[in-house]
This record gives sequence, C-alpha cells and structure tokens, in this order.
Amino acid sequence: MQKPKFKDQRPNSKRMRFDIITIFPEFFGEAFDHGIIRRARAAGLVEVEAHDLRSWTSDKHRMVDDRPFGGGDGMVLKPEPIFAAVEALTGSSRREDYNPRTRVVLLSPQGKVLTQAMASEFVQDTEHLVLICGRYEGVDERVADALVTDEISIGDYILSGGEPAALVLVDAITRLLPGALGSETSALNESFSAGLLDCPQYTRPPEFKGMQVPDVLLGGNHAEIARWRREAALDKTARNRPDLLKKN
Ligand code: 9D3
Repeated sequence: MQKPKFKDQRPNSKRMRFDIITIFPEFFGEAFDHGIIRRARAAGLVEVEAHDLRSWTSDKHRMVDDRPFGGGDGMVLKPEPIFAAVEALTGSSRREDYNPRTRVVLLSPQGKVLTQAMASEFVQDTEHLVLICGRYEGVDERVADALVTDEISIGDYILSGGEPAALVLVDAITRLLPGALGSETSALNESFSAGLLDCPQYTRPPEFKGMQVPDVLLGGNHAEIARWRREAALDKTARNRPDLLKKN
C-alpha cells in the first residue's frame, strides 16, 4: 500500500444538505446568509433550500390542510402533499427505503427535545436532512408513521409553527461540521467546560459608566484568572441553571 505523502487536511470532512418543507418558504428569507451558515455554504459544506409545500398540491386551491376527523378546532396538514414532497426529495415515501444517510425530521411539539448530543449525532451519521415544518393544530399522523425518522421539538414552549425550530436545527448542526468554525479550537473549548455555563466575559474599557472589570482579569496571573473563571461559571450556573449541577 502506498504511504500518503501528506496528512489529509480534512480527515473528518462532512457535508450536509438540508431540504426544508414549509408552507412559508419566505420565512427563511436571509436566515442562511449570515455568519457561520453563510461561510459554510460558501465553502460548500452545506446546502440549504426551503421548498413550498403547496408546490406538491394538485388541486385548484392548492390545499395543504383539512379538518380533523373526530372533530376539534383548527386544521391538520393533510398527508398527500407531504408524501409527494418527501418522495421527490428522497426518492421514496417509505422510510425503510431511504438512503441510510438520509433522515426525515418532523418538527413538532410532540417530538424529543433537541440536545447538543442529538445535533452531534446528525453530524456523524447524516448527509441529507429533510425537515418537515408542522403548522396549525398538527400533521396527519401517517406522516410520522411512514416518513419520519426523527420527531423533534426545540423545547417546552408553544411556537406557531415548526419554521423557527427548523432554523435552530440547521444552525446547531451546521456549526458542528468540521471546518465551519475555526473548528479544532472551538470544539475543544466546548467539551472542556461541558456541563457548566460560560463564565462572564469583559472587554475594554476597564471602567464603563462606573462599572469595573474585575481586577483579577486586568492582571496577568493566569492561574488566578482560571480559578476566578471556574468560580464565576459555577456561580452563574447555580443561579440560572441549577438543573445542570444536579446531574452527575
Ligand atoms: C401542544 C400544542 N398543541 C395543542 C393543541 C397545539 C399546537 C401548538 C403549536 C400544535 C402545533 C404548534 C406549532 N409548533 C410546532 O410546530 C413546533 C414546536 C413548538 O411549538 N415548540 C417547540 N418545538 C417545536 S418544533 C415544532
């Protein structure tokens, strides 16, 4: 076997395509044109496209929703346009037949709550992510049964639809792709202080409107600075996220 002459500069090269199915494609506007996501797109690490669910309707009124069987308020997204969309984007409307590196996510209040570990898992084993944005009172359950590989919520509060959640998921995943940040340094820092909130940060000026930057940060004693930061992070975590300290 031939020995490579150079180390691979991108040993964990990962790319990801996101297809978002929504009744409000214009919601996403310039959302992917800034910061890390813009740079990742420019570098060819990610592709993101929002698709209008109505383009997969075939009736005159381009209906995407209907009244719930059994009665009740509100409307339910009907299955046919969503099945057609997923079939067009993945090649199949049976999740058993997707490419193993394709996942179809339904953003819904009934989903598993998104965590950093779930975002990392998507980066590890997925290259094509199809995101279905829920709306109204819900989505016909046959979508979850036949098409969806992962049903995800972003937290315990009520949104008016899945679109903001899709943005959150694209952002959380994209910044983990190798090369999207100045990655080595930043990924390292995140595991370094895992389980605690970040410590407070200050920049110039050292006094602003009578408020002082802590003296220890202005001196050069790096051991003292490290100890101050650890304690400040613990203090902030105890006050704002006591749940993080009760774990482990
Ligand atoms: C659980 C609330 N439902 C009771 C009748 C109604 C309902 C509220 C909001 C049904 C759908 C929605 C729209 N929300 C989402 O599609 C959604 C969501 C959310 O509301 N919170 C957190 N994560 C997500 S991901 C998608």
